[in-house]
Amino acid sequence: MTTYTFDDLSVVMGTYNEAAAIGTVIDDIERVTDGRAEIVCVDGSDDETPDIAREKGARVIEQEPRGYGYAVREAILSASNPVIVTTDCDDTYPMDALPRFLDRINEGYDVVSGDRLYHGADAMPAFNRLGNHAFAALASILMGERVYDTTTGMRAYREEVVRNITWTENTGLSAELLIRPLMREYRVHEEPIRYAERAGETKLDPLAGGYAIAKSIVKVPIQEHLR
Ligand SMILES: Nc1nc2c(ncn2[C@@H]2O[C@H](COP(=O)(O)OP(=O)(O)OP(=O)(O)O)[C@@H](O)[C@H]2O)c(=O)[nH]1
Ligand SMILES: [Mg+2]
Repeated sequence: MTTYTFDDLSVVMGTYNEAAAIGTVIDDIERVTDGRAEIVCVDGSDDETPDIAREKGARVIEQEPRGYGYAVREAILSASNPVIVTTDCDDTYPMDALPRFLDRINEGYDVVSGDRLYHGADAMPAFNRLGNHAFAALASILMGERVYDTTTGMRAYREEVVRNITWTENTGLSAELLIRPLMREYRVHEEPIRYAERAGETKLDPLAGGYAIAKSIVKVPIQEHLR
């Protein structure tokens, strides 16, 4: 089996007015991967986010802001390397965990999913934390397999997982990116990660967003059972 290095890594993200965080996020990726990973930002900002990203060496793809999933789907499909890591551009996810994610891929996993709830996710607003526990419980029941964090933004994927599946969800894309591979017998591992308080403003309305995610978590497992 191929052993992947940081040269085989693409770190991709949607970015929407993240000027408060993007510099730190890109610097962290560069530091942890010795500047060897490709960085892709699908950007819908009207602030200086894309300028900072370009200046720091990221590839920036411009796209009208149409929601998380539109941006992240474009980002994962635009990656040039065989191991694709998604993150949010808000400094909540630990880029220091990138080597661990790569190790797990090299151990044979197809998807490595950052489980924020394992360590308690104290930095997450209580309403979101409760919702995320509920989403994971619901998804587990509908799939018949226990998962712990369905809505995490930080995962590593082997390229074939990303390319072999048709992605349909927008706000619910994060859940879809876990549920479809799991139900198609790809090897999925949930890796505990620390979660930090967000830099800058949230782009997600917790109520409307939560409703959209809940719909995806019901729809996607049913579609997969019927396939
Ligand atoms: N290009 C683009 N990026 C987006 C869009 N909506 C959200 N994003 C990005 O997607 C990532 C996730 O959005 P967040 O606001 O962090 O949503 P969240 O993680 O559910 O909520 P937080 O608790 O605020 O972190 C961030 O990097 C956003 O900048 C969009 O419409 N277009
Ligand atoms: Mg976020």
